[in-house]
Amino acid sequence: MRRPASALFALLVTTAILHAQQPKTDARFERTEAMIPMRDGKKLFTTVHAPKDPKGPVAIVLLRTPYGIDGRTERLFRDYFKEMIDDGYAFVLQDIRGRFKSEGTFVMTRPARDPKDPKAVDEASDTSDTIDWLLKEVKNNNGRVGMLGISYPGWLAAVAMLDPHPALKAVSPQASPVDMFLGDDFHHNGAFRLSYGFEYVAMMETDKSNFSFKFDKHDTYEWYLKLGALSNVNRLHFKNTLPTWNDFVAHPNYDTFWKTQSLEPRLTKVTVPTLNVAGWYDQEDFRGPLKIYELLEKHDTKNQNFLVVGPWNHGGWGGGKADKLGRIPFDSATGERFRKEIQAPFFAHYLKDVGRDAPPEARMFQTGANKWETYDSWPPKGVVSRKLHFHPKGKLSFDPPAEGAPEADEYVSDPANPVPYRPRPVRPTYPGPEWPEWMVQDQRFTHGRPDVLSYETEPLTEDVVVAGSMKVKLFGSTSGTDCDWIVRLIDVYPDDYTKPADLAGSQLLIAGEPVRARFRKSLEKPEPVKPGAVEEYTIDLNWGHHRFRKGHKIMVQVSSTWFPVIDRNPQKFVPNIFEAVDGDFQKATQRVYHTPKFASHIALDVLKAK
Ligand code: PG9
Repeated sequence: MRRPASALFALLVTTAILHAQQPKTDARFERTEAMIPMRDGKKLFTTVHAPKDPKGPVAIVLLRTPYGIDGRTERLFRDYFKEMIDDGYAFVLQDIRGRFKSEGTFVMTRPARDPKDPKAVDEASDTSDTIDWLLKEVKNNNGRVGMLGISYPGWLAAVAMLDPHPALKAVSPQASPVDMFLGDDFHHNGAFRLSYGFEYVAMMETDKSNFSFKFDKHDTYEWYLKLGALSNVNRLHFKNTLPTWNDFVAHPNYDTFWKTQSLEPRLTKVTVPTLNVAGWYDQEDFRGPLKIYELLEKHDTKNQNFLVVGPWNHGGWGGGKADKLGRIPFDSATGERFRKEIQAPFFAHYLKDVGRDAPPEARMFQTGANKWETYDSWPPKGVVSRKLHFHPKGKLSFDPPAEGAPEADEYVSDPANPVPYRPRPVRPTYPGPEWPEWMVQDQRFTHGRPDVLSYETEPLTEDVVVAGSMKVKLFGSTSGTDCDWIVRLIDVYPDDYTKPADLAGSQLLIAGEPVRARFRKSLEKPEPVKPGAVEEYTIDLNWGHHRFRKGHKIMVQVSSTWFPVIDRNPQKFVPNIFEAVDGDFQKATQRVYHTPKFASHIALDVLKAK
């Protein structure tokens, strides 16, 4: 092949390549780049996409992210912003401190700055400094800024809203984590989310872009099992170089490290109109958005705090139709509808006064029935709490347990053979495709395992509609001195269910959560359990809005491992599970009680039959 001879040709090729690398936006926008200086002198890479033909003053919509704006621009305009484009905004995207083309150091969910130190920075100060600059530099702006984002970008919107720039007039924190020890990405109730924590930290802290950890096994279930105790992570892989992993190891309990970064204590005021968005099948940040709504709602004197929960996985509303997830059809394009009928009108109302309505209080998708419901409070008024009790022989019923029946069921939990959380092979979290959909995978792969107990109702004679809290009270003992209890609530489809999708006999997960025995009395000061002693555990499955239909069965499954999404409990009390060694792991016999005194059950907030 002949090499291009002329310098001009080379220049043309280079220009063409550079042009091709430029992220495309919508043709109606002019893209400009800026390095915006922050108060400490560090500069953040920002792109401004201003309408070429504005019909009047524009409002600014800001999205900040650690994941690299250039690689996301095209998709954002094609999907996430699409329904807002005609409303007249300048869209601004920014790489946060220390990521991709921005200067400075990245700190995972950076804690709030010391307000007494004028030079201190955090994500809220970086947002404010950015907004100051934008108000001066974006031509023809109307002085109002909105922020939105999903997950980390949602958290960035939430922290900006807690310490808002005066021009910030509307915020939509979507799937934002709130407390990384109690729920969301890194722990649930103090139980460590091993595969996510490990893979996410490797992705974010190995270099400035999105690194993928290279597993030498196709099935990460096998890889994590071979890894053994968590103390092997630094020894074999991270070599103490990843700050967030080191923080996990140094803070195994709910101490000030976790408490100072929790947003919960700061959610005491609705500062700007807030549209909270969550997905019922969110595999990462489900508790966070619900907590933001719940805590702000107590202070919502001006009715500016709203909630939307759809049938979505993590961010499933951000692009595409979202008319199904895995094998579960939703009967309508729920994502498109959200962006058009909820997200766009929300920002138009608060940023442009274009006369579109403010949203209703709570727009909730009822899974199982595939319909949107609108409520003027959430949970709705008039729900009743109904208890479904565990009984011998795997029965679950609204009747309380009787005297004289067998008192407990038992199984042996073996950390060397943990219950998988999704069917193997468990391929890496990123790039998927299984991780984003595992919550709608048929749960039959664990049903019948000797270390999984299943309690199931008779086929329902009428619909049971959950709307609100779902809480399990479990009375259990262990032969060890520590253990986990994992509880899953499941909708069992009838065997003849083949339309609109073939879900015959399927076991659809509605919710599942772990608790760790060491934390049963206090998350701050873990304590061993006495072998054989019956202890009471509360397992909060958060909110749900699901219709268990007539003919379906309600099932609750109990196990003591859920691997590798949750790390294995050694089942022997150790001061810090991150420092446990392989020899600490032991089998344990687990007992679940169902007597009048120890009446294990699930309490569901249920809508009265209509
Ligand atoms: N779930 C991711 C995350 C958010 C915030 C902190 C850590 C992880 C995300 O999808 O962005």
